[in-house]
Amino acid sequence: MTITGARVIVACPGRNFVTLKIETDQGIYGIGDATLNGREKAVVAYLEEHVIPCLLGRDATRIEDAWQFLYRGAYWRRGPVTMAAISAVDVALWDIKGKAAGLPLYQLLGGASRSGVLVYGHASGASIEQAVDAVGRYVAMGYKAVRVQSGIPGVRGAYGIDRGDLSYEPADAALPSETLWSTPAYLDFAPKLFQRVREVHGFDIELLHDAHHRLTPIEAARLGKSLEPFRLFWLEDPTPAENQEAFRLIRQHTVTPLAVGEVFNSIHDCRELIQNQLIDYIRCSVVHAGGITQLRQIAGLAALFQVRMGCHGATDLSPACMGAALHFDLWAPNFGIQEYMRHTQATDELFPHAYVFKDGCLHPGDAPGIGVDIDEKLAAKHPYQAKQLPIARLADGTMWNW
Ligand code: CS2
Ligand code: MG
Repeated sequence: MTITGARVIVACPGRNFVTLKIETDQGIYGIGDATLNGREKAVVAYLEEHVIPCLLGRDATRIEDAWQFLYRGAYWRRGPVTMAAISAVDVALWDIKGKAAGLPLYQLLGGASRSGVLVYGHASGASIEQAVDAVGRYVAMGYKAVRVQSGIPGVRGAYGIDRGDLSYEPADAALPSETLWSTPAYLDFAPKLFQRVREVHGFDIELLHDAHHRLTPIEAARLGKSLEPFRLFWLEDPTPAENQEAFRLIRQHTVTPLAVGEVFNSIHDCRELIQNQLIDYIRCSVVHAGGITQLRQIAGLAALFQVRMGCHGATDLSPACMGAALHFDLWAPNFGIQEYMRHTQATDELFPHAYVFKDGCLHPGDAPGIGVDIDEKLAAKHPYQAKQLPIARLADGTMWNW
């Protein structure tokens, strides 16, 4: 089966998505997500200028060889742009292989290890009471796990607060909007939030929280310790993970489980944290960590050290990424949980998909391949719009981690 065509589709049904579509001489095509939030066009150029010319005429069945060709062959390894492009090719080829075999992707990986994929939703509010109410709405929808974020008094634009609907889209303007950050205010506030959520909703629901890379190691240690009575499923990105040694310090002080990895793009980014058992969940995504081909190696490494998978699943990852992730999750022996921020209706219409939500779990469905398509006619009606992620500053103007 030969690759006869490949093209990049950029569409903005409220937020930008980059999709690679690969076609073959047998009439079978596959798609893969290549979205890199706020830097979409860099991946488009990488694919169009450097990758697609190498794909034409290749054997579409040789997924591993294509991965190695694009990774080793570029000479310049790793990086979010390169790896998002490789992932898009990888997933599109897995999609094609599944369609050619008449099998859903999870069957190609080794079959289902469980009956459904446990997901967590995003509850947030401008205040503690609003966040508590939002958790109630997720419980009512059947969620068994919920991430909770709340506005913090005196902190303008605290991370992770939605705009009153189910979706949260931080990339909101052509130039980065400015938010404010105060670690002391946050550290005092976070335990109060979780105390209230547990008072109202009890301990039958799993709770998660994202610190979004904003703390120093000792601050993260204090946060983890202060949240212990509320038994979090995980505390995510407590400190930036370029400095992986930092997690040793956090670990020495708290038994709150730690999750890291949504910005990682290589197994090498994960290696130290996993081998030293400094984290409990690795959060790499299909799109940013080199597709199914590398993600399953990461899962294999993590399994050796009892680290479980908790794939990133924000709405800036397209339904094509979600579909692939769900097949992966259904198979992965060391699956933990999958993030599931709901896409808007406009996005769901653009990407018809087989996956469904039921009783707190997502199910990838049994359509061959990844079970997600793209409506190209609809895509043409949603042209690209420049949108970047916000930045964060401290009160005195110092740049901080958003
Ligand atoms: C977040 C993301 O889902 C998460 O855990 O950290 O929403 C993140 O802010 C975005 O993916 C950035 O593009
Ligand atoms: Mg996160």
